[in-house]
Amino acid sequence: MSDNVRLIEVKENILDDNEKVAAALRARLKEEKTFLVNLMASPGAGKTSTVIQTTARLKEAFNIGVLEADIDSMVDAEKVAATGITAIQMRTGGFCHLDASMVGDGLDAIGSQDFDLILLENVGNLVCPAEFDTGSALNAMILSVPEGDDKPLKYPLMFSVCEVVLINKIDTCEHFDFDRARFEEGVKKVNPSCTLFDISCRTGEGIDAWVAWLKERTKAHNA
Ligand SMILES: Nc1nc2c(ncn2[C@@H]2O[C@H](COP(=O)(O)OP(=O)(O)O)[C@@H](O)[C@H]2O)c(=O)[nH]1
Ligand SMILES: [Mg+2]
Repeated sequence: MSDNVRLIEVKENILDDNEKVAAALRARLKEEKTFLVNLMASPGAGKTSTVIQTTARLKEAFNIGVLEADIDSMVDAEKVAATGITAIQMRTGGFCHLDASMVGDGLDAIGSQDFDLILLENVGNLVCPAEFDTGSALNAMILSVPEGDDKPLKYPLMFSVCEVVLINKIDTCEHFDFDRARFEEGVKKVNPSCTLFDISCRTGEGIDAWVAWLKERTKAHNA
């Protein structure tokens, strides 16, 4: 285990109303001028890669922290910490999602008041994470080209709770029958105001546009 990454165990709060805990967290983060982004996606879609690409481009502009959630293991937090970014691994011990009180534990552990921007990598899954408000100011998701263009039809709740969708692995388009127009149509059907960015964490294509958008959102939240 790496000694520069802290591991915390997080447990679901079954006593308090999650919506209330989430609203209180959002108010606290607004006060602290900390913009919390909840990043959701399937396993392997490119969450950790996107965190690394994003923090590399924004670390001069903001103090950035990363909360990595997983059922087990420290690998993601270790990868992020190796780039010089402060990261905490939150182990859910079997839970397939994060609730607001788990996120609150992560924010306390990292010291959220010290950061302008915190990226939260949620547990890899297109179902459960969409059902829980984490207290973040922005829900974002990543859909990678190999997963297919039909996912908004199969997981409408996930697409409806996210303000922004990153289409990752666009470098692989020639190998898959991903229909970009059909995908966007599916997203807009459940979420007409959703913003989409096409990115590749492999080639770096499209990352700057997403990062510029995130930078403006962070500044607006923390103003
Ligand atoms: N070709 C290609 N591979 C990618 C891209 N982004 C991530 N990957 C690869 O996809 C795998 C899963 O990425 P990771 O960031 O760990 O996904 P996570 O499980 O969602 O955090 C790794 O082997 C990455 O190198 C991309 O844009 N293009
Ligand atoms: Mg990951």
